[in-house]
Amino acid sequence: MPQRLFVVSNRLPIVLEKRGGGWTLKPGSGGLVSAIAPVLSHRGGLWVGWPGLPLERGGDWERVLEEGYRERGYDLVPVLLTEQEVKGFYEGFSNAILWPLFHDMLGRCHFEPPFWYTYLDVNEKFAEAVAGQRREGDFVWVQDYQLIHVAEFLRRRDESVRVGFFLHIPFPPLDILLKLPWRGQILKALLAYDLIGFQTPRDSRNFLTCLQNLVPEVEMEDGGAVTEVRLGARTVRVGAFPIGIDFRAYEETARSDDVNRRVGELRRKIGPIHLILGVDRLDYTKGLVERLEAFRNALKRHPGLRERVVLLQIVVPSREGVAEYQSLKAHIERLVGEINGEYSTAGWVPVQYQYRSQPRRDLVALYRLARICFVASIKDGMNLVAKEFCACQVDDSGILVLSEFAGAAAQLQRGALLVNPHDIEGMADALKAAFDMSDDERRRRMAGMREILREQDIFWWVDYYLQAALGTVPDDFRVPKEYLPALDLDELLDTG
Ligand code: ADQ
Repeated sequence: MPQRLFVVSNRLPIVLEKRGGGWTLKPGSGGLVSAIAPVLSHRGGLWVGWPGLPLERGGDWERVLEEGYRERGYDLVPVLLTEQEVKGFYEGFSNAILWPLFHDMLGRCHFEPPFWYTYLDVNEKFAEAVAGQRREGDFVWVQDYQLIHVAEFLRRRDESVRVGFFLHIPFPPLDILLKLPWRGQILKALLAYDLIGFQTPRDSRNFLTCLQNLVPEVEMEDGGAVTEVRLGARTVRVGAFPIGIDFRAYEETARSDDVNRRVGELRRKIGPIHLILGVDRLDYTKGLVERLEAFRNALKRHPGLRERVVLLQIVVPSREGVAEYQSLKAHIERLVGEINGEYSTAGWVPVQYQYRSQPRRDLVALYRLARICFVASIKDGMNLVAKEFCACQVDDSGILVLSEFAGAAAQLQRGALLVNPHDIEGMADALKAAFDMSDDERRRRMAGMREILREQDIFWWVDYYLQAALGTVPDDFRVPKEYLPALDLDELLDTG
């Protein structure tokens, strides 16, 4: 095991805010933070990242950061960025090129050359911050698409650095990657890592296929869970490690007196109505519009659902400065208004919409209360909401309606009702099927999913990743089978 673990991510796991004359610290939101914070608290180490706003060295914020986090068992190393760097690196190359491209949304990419140069400069800055603190034996674990080049810059300083990478978002297939003007540089930068972890076998296969086709000299040895890639003097290991959640913490909160009380109050309020829950960051990859359209279609084609279900869609503000996100918000709000205008009756409003972050306890109470959790991502690395919902279903009674294109579909394919987010009627029918599902079937499906998620939790994920990075993957590591829909052979062969 390493002496210390360095986690390097775009954002530090906190939000710093100026209030009155001083600073306040809050935990950050988003999947990456929810996933990794408990692990560093357990193991001890350093978290290197951007504090999220323009700051100067020597301010009071430094003391607040240091003191606020000391008791959590790990140190924070802030990387300061100028406004111009945030624009080019974060809003530009990361979120207007890599994010849409890796989610198969080529039309949303803005391939502006200056973004690329700022991306490189900022990646070098992160590498410098790591190099300034690193001691021999430390393991550096770089997170996600914003920081692909960190290992390359680290190796220029010290070839012997031990450094791994985990991609939280999907890796695109060859035909999509080819569109990227900097495809060669991105592949080369990835080859500077010792271990590259992906969320699913499909992402890992996409990466290996890109390499095989674009770099024919590469040699590959399939070692089961991890494939060894050799190119010249470098050996890189590649594998799929589906990220988990802190299952027990969610389960415990879901059973707490506080949450029980809250669930009781909410149940009395909604009476016999079944709650369909959506919880997402505001993002075009999450299928928010498609989900609302599917719900509208379900009310239209299955009138039995009217006055029996309510869709509660909670949206967490995200990337608020970006025009595309503002117009997505307006689109969602218009759709909510239309559906409610069309179907509301005295005493029943079909869609409830909240645009804000929720305290953990309230979110857990809603996960527990919901009869159906509806995840309709167009494409999603994993989707932690689906897993959190299952962890909070301590009575085994809820149903997960899950997009085939969320990474979570690989692990949860036997328990969830899988849907294609482009198929509005198919999703509407899945909501109806979920509504009609027998108690026995609901319990059986949920119990199966909970068993998998309890075992393959966040600590399992980190353990396997680090074991793979520093030695070999244990024999009992099982990569989930990729999800592919089974098409009906009779229908395919039917010529009539
Ligand atoms: P995200 O795109 O942020 O993560 P997701 O995995 O769904 O997506 O995580 C969202 C997180 O935000 C969850 O932990 C959820 O509890 C929290 N959250 C959502 N709505 C909230 C609200 N209203 N209030 C408070 N918290 C809220 C990226 C990738 C994913 C991948 C994760 C982890 O895009 O595909 O699963 O990283 O690898």
